[in-house]
Amino acid sequence: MDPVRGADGEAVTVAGGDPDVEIRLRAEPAEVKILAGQPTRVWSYRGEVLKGDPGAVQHIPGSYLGPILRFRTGQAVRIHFVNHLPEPSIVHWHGLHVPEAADGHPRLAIDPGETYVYDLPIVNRAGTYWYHPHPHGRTGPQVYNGLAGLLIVSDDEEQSAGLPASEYDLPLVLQDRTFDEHGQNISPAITKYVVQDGKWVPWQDSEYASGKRKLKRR
Ligand SMILES: [Cu+2]
Repeated sequence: MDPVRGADGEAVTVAGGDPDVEIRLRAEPAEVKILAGQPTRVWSYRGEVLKGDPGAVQHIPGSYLGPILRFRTGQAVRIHFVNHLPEPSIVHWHGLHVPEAADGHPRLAIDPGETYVYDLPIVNRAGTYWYHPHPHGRTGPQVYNGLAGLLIVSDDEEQSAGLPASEYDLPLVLQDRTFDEHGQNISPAITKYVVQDGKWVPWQDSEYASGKRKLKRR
């Protein structure tokens, strides 16, 4: 693989080499407590650091959102993505300049039970980026099911700027959600399908369209 060059022309290489940070990121079904009553069935990213800075994976207790991934410009990062979903998936690192093989193109989607290894040379400047699934035709439903997470890059320029840090630097993710009366996610606007009793049903065939069930807005 050709090294990816940062804005300053400095090469950051990882493929075949020794990464500074190594992470395992799983996508899997889970349940979270969002509303009173039944927990909501979601799909969620869960991560762990295999090598390097333990702060590279920051869990968000009680959330379905994936962990916040924290990297520094110039780091060589390797991520083992493991698909524990019941359908193909792949991860795209939104906003990062990466080699084509690490970009999460839909044609690279892996089947359930498979692992995709990303070599990410972090060449971006400091900023808030995010990661999300990117399989063909299923990106929207997978994101709506809960698969998304922040990816925050810091660098020397940011750290010398004297910005508020740690507990004064709070990343916020705003999402618009609709739930059925059992506290389950439904997404008519995005997918034209709804989850009814745990199954995807075309909106026009659903009991929501016929008025038998009511949508709750939160
Ligand atoms: Cu994107």
